[in-house]
Amino acid sequence: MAEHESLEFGKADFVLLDNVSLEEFMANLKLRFEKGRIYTYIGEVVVSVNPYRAMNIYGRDTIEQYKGRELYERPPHLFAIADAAYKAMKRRNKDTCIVISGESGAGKTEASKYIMQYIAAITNPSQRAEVERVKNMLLKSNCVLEAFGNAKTNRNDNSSRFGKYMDINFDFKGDPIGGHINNYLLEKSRVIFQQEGERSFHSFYQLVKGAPDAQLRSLHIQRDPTAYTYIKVGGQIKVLYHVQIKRDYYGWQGSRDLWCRHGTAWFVELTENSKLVSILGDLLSTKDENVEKALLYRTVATGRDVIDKQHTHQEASYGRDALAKAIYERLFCWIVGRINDIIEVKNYDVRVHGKNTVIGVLDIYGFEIFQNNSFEQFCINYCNEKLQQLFIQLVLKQEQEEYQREGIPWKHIDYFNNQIIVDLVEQQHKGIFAVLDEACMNVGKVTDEMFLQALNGKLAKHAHYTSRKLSPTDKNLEFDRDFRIRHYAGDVAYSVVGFIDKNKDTLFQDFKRLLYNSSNPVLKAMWPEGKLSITEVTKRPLTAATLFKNSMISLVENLASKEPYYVRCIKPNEVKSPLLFEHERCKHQVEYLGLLENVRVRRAGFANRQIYPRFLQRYKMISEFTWPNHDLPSDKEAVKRLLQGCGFEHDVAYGKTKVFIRTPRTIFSLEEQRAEMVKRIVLFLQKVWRGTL
Ligand code: AD9
Ligand code: MG
Repeated sequence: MAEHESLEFGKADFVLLDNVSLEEFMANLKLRFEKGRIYTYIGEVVVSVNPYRAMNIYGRDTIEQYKGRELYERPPHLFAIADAAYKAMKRRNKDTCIVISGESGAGKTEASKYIMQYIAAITNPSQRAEVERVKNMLLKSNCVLEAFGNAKTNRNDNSSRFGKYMDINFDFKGDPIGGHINNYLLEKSRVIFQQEGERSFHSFYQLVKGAPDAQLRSLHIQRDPTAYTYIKVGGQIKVLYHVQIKRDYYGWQGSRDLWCRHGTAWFVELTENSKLVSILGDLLSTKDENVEKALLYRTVATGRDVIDKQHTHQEASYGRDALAKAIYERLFCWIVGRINDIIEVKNYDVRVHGKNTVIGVLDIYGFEIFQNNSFEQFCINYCNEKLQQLFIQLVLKQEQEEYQREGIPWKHIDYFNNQIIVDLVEQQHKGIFAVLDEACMNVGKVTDEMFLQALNGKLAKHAHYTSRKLSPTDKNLEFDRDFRIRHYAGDVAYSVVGFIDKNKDTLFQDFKRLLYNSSNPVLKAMWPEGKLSITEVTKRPLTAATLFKNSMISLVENLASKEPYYVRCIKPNEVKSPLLFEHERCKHQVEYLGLLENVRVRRAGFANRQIYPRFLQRYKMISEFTWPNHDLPSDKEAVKRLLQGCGFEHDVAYGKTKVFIRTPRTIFSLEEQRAEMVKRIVLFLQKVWRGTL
């Protein structure tokens, strides 16, 4: 395994540690980080430590070194895992996925981009124009999505505020022919509010700083971002990437200036000020008086009558903010939809071209803890629990269960199973989402405090839940406001303030109607529900929590149906330093990611397994006992005979239905022998055909 790498850089695979202990693991991780080796394997899992500096390891020459190679032939790298996923897809016609996890700022988004770049670089050797177009779009879509979906937080200057799962479709030649992006819950509350030290989405600053004068004028926007409360609450309007901003702006503006229109409607802070109302009317392509009416009144049905009820000041502010958030969210989904229209697979005929296979790349918001954690952090952290659960299921649990099932001698390796926390959040009737939904269903005024009380009532005994009420001496929690979850990655105190509103996610029907009646066809199309009149609106929409939960469940199902490859990202320090390896922080991550358990399972386990008939089908030509057919009593016996003949007896175990191979090197060697034999067989057959034999 990567023996060519000198030991001066530590062990390239944690499986090779002399002793599998946390101390040795950490020592190896640190040594490698300090030597600039940011990637290390655990078998086929890549552990990555954020270098916080530009590394010269992603260029064309490096790509060439990894192309088509086996994992252990080269030093650990993302490219190797991308190549492995690609090869598995191509060789075995299997859908694969690459799941990138780790906390906020650990390097997931950067990793996903390098993986995409690698895949783009190694495909389409014949330079087909259509494939080039698709690749180009796939890569470019990143820039747009980051502009609209990423923001500076106190954890990460370029933090993903949405989850992203991208499928890349390949044709039978292994070239990308299209793709599809699924986006998950954008943190839209950021549009109207940011914690101190944070910013709104990049797109705002890119627009005010990067757009030409004429465009800003047409959008009625001032060059000075401090003029807008919405984007300066976090106090961080100073643009960090000043140089980059113009370029970034040009990255997305070309697509259509319409985007800016929508994206910026809410630059205008709505007040009763008639000038601002008319600007808004212009940007939304609606009549001024309709804008004003939607902002100040609400149409309600009382019995058979429909009346206009004037908003209180508070209701009007609430409505304005909800409108701003909703416009941005729909804009974001619309952008994703547009990208999908462009990249979706077209004109592919399965009958002609065979099955098209997929590599999925998942880059989602990482686990995060802020000073103040709200509904959004709750959803984000729940999402990370789900991914950790998937990892446990696929890497730690199923693996061990399979050894047992197959009758392979096996000493169980213990690990913390976070299913209990997943249940705490998502369980029907009892979970936190269910309690929240129930609170939101109640007619009459339900407050966040009442929701907290309901939680305390239902979850008092849960080992991972606590509140000040249940633990009165805990001064870190506010009495009538906070609950705490003991997550797999650490304790987080959530403030319930805003949970009910954010979950209900109400946008007055008046706004939907307003936008549906816009003369701008794109805006209109974004608001189909606006078609309904007030008396027709009866169905309560699903809550934000339920929608998110459902989307997470189907995401996990989708990932589980593919062959997964993992990148586990570690954040070395809190200060974005390229030099600092904060021991405790890193240790904590290694522990909660379950990396040590991963090494143990892997080390005691087997890198590869195949059912006997499939194994024979692939390798039977390398043994005289099995080629072209065997006469042994079973395929299992035949495989035994074959492996004995090759001298691999010591490296394998025979299960009930599968053969298990301990080290990848054995598979590698079998592959080499197979390739050699196939070549010889082909030559032989050619001679037979030519009659020269
Ligand atoms: V979050 O959950 O979206 O908040 P990520 O995505 O895990 O988070 P990201 O990839 O955005 O983190 O990385 C954070 C920053 O670390 C980047 O903006 C880079 O400045 C830095 N980084 C991460 N990976 C690399 C790398 N391979 N090389 C150089 C890196 N810098
Ligand atoms: Mg990210």
